[in-house]
Amino acid sequence: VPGKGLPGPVWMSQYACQRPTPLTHHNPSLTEPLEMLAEAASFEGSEGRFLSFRRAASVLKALPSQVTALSQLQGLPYFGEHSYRVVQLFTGIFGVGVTTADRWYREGLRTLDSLQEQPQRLTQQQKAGLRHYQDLSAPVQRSDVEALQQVVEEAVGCILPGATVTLAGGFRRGKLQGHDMDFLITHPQEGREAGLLPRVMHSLESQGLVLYHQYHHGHRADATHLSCHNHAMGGFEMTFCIFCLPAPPGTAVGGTQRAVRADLVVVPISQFPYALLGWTGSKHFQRELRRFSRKERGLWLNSHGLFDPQQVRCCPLPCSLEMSCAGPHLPTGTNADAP
Ligand code: DCP
Ligand code: MG
Repeated sequence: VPGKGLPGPVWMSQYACQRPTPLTHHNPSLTEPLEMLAEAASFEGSEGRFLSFRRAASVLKALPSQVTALSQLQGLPYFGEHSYRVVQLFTGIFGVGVTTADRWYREGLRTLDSLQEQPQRLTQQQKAGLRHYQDLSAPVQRSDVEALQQVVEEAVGCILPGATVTLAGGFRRGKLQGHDMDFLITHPQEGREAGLLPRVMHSLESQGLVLYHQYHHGHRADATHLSCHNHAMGGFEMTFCIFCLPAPPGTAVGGTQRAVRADLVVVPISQFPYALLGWTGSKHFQRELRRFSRKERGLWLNSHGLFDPQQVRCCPLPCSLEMSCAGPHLPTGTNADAP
């Protein structure tokens, strides 16, 4: 409330050693929670956040009166921009995670324009993400899901009759909106799905539906590697895509098409139940389910199967997958053994 009679903003040095910090001051109701947040951040090992909270608290101690309006904080050191907002802006770009967003922030980048001016910093994926930033920040709707499922089903059905397209992700959990769509593609005969994805993408591209896609080879369905690796996405063949779809009714602003994110994942039928479970999420539910399996049942669950560590020996993964390998084990059993 920019109120009358409130003390206006004051100038203050950014260095605590250049200003008084009285033991008894006017803002304990603000400094105490800030110091608690600082302490919590330091427990988590976030030195940057610890310092930000600590410095903000210290600034408030130096104020000549109680803060009752946000306007009084204007211009004070450590009360302006917080890295959170910028990191949130940057992680909104397809292909940008917290680590990259935080590095860009520390390197002084603050806006999408500043990124656009430095294309050499960006991967192809991030360039596509930035190009379609606005469209991709609007939620995907059910009508998008239906439209895309239909065209993907048509392409898949033409190339490999009998192959199926199954919706997973948040929409399968009943969400009405999402950040993307997740589709699993399989065929009732094991092995027939091999080589399908590039042909499907080619067909969708020739229809002008693909704005960007990044293909990931699967990791040969060698059960040796499947039980150990815990990579969220699994070792499936997949593409991370941006499709061009007709804008849902009532949302088109100056155009009738817009960009939407979708992941297409190809799964051998023997692993399909586990893939569908894993890709349906939520992330938290899957994490808990895997923890429960491990701790309470002594079994390892991932998107490829449910494994008994007693029956497996381990070998190092051949790939650059991020993984957490729980011990020296390598599967000898098959998924069919799983309950
Ligand atoms: N998944 C996972 N761990 C990850 C990424 C994905 O377990 N690191 C699984 C659970 C997710 C599903 O894949 O629910 C799909 O991932 P999304 O990121 O698309 O998440 P949702 O579909 O649940 O939500 P939304 O797309 O609306 O953000
Ligand atoms: Mg999703």
